[in-house]
Amino acid sequence: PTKKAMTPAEVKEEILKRYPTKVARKRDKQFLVHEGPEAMQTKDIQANVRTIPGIITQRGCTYAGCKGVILGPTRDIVNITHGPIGCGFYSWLTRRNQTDASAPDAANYMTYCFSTDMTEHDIVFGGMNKLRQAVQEAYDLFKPRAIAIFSTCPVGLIGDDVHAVAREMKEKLNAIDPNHKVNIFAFSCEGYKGVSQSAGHHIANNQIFTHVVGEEMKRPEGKYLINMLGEYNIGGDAFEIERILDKCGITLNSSFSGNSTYEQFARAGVADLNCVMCHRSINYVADMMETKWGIPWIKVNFIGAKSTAKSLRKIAQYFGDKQLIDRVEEVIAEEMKNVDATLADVKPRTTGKTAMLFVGGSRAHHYQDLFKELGMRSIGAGYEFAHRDDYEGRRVIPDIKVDADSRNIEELHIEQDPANYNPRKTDEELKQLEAAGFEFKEYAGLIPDMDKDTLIIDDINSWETEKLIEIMKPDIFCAGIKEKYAVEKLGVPLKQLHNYDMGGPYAGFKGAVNYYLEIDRLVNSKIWSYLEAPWDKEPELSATYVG
Ligand code: CFN
Ligand code: HCA
Repeated sequence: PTKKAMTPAEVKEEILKRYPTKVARKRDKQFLVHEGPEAMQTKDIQANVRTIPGIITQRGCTYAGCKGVILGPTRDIVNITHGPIGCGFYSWLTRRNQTDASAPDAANYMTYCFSTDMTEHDIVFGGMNKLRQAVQEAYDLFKPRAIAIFSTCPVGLIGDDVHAVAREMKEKLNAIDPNHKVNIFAFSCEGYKGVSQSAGHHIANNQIFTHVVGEEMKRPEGKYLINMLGEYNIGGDAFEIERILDKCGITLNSSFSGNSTYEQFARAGVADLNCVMCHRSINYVADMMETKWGIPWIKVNFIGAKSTAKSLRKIAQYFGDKQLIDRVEEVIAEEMKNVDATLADVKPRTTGKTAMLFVGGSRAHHYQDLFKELGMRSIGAGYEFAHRDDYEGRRVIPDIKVDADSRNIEELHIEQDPANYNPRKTDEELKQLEAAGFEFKEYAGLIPDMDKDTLIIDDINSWETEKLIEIMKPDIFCAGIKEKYAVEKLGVPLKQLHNYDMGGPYAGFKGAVNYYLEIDRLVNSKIWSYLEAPWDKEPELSATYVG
């Protein structure tokens, strides 16, 4: 009980004091105590920097961010991992991104694990021949629309030129059958390339923009045509979002990249509006489309019933059409009935409970909305690999320095194409919208949305996780598979916010209901109080187990 009474500043001190001075100094910049909204306006958090060697981070690698995250959910591109088999195997469906198997055009290669299976021989003599063979084999077997090649660490170390192989094979295979065009492109996404998955997102965004986006500018039917960027259909989230959009009469032109197809990427440039769900992983594509075709983008969030309603209203307000605005209100009213009924049952049992969220680059923020709806408090949160803008928000701090890695328009030399540049609204209309209070890119970021006296920790590690739990005993901890069992052994339930354990969808209205029921089940289960560690029973063991 005395430990529970520690102030957040004392908790921080207690945790950092175990580190060598140099390490403590570094972690100090990534470990903030929330001092209230005003004070936090001038506080910087250090993010997107290298993890200190020796520390057990939650992070993944650049290859995972590129191949697993961005391109993984697209069903009709053959994704070949050029590397040792473990890399391909680990990124094979573990993320639970779902696909609509009943789609009529359903070429679906997601259930396959394509890899060149590099071994010592290839490391010594080079792996480019094996890669050529793999591309040829994939083509012979499937005749796909596109083949993507992903580099793992050894590829960069031995210098295999994946882009040369892609170019060569594209030329060769396109000469075979003039009626079947295949697009082949490669990614230099070696695992070690950045400090985390985030560099992989960037590499994926650049290449997909260079090689695919805008290849087929055919506008499908639909009055209100949007792209959904940064929604990956984990546990079926994208299905629920599309259900709601359909109901409102809003047409999904393309999705980056939950349940997506090559064709959707290729026609993305025809949409009226880009809606950005996970800003961290996809802001690059949104900015590039805005520069090239004048498609404005807005930040949306479909995690949480209120956020879903707010996002729908924002989309409707952008189009400004009374019919759409009214329809959206009807849909919200209808869907909220079930949401409210579930909350009325669950909320009395969840109110006042506490949560900690340490995940990825956007969910540690988005999921706080669902906890708020449940009357729960987020007492600690942080990202694995987000950048400062995800913490601090854009435009909230006027002079925010967005790190160099966050924008890449200059690097790609994207120019407005006067022939195709066709702002979906005139500059005048956009100005009027902004003058009327319409928020385009503005979003709050994690820190402005959190309360005073909470902890914000970037790139948390296993030692800090265990200490936090020991001192602050949250009712639930949200993280990933590497953390799950270590946390549960400490007697605290862990909800995976990456793959949702076996659950989901959690997006949209039906998703919110699923989440309320799941969290109620977890935080009110008695099982955790029966857990007793061996060293609690026999204190002398603590020297062996934890010392
Ligand atoms: S689905 Fe997304 S929502 S894309 Fe990103 S930052 Fe990862 S794979 Mo894990 S669950 Fe996570 Fe986010 Fe965007 Fe997922 S919070 S870590 S790279 N993420
Ligand atoms: C990744 C994918 C991951 C890992 C999840 C986890 C995912 O970053 O490589 O650690 O549980 O969502 O599947 O983030």
